Amino acid sequence: MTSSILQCGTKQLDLSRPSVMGIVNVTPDSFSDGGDLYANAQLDLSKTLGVIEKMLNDGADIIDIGGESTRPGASSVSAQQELDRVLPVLESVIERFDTLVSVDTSTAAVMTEAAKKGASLINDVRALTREGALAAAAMTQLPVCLMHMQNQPQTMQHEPTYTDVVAEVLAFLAERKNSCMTAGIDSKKIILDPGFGFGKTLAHNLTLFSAIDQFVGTGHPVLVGVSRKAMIGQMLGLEHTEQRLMGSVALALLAAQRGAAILRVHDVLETKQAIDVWQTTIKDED
Ligand code: 7PJ
Repeated sequence: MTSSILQCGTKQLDLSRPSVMGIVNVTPDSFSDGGDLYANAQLDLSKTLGVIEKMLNDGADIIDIGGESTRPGASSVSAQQELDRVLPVLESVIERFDTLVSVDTSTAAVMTEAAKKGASLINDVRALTREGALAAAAMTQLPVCLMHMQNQPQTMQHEPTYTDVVAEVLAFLAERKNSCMTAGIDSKKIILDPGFGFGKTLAHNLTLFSAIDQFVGTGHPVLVGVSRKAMIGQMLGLEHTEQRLMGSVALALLAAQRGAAILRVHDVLETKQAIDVWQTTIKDED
């Protein structure tokens, strides 16, 4: 089922090698970059575009723009707030740079409007379960990333429980995939994501990580997002997100080696270098 080219609107993503997705949070309360792009509660657009330009120079294949913080305990935003945060940045990025842009949203109106402005991909941590999201995503004809989350951001880290975490996450994604296909989304345009850190303990995350091959075995491209997450802090005993660079790069590389197609990261340059040295060793084996 996996073809090496994923059509993303008018653009294409080459899946024959791991892709790097650079994270751009246009939220004043993001967990890892803490609203760096904000001054006096206002987004600094030129600073944001500078950060994105650097990510692209560093080798990002996709820029993921999100206007809702989904960190544990984050407060919710209205659709209008999300539109106001995401659309101006999306529009400027598409006008200025030749890149794929994905929109990190669960909100139908944001999917529709982002697609109209030229977004290439929909990335939904709620796997198109919000009202109207499935139909809105189907209308765009863009690829969708379906991510697993247990509960909601406000409550997800309150004692997450599973009987068999891998089986349950796979079953959830299979159910969401079927709903997508019923809604008219082409199976080839479905990307799956186990959702590291979303309603999972460290033990759950590690079990899922060692089962990445089972997600890859579904035939769908797999997206992995572990960058700066608490699981790395827990593994290394590091409280602060800015201490988690090396752990994030190592884990992203391991995910790629297990077959992950897209790596969602804050640190594009470092991740890209790790992937590139690995890819060079593969070439030398030929
Ligand atoms: C993920 C995401 C992830 C996908 C976030 C953070 C929290 N989208 N959006 N996968 N995480 N597909 O960056 O730590 O893991 S927001």
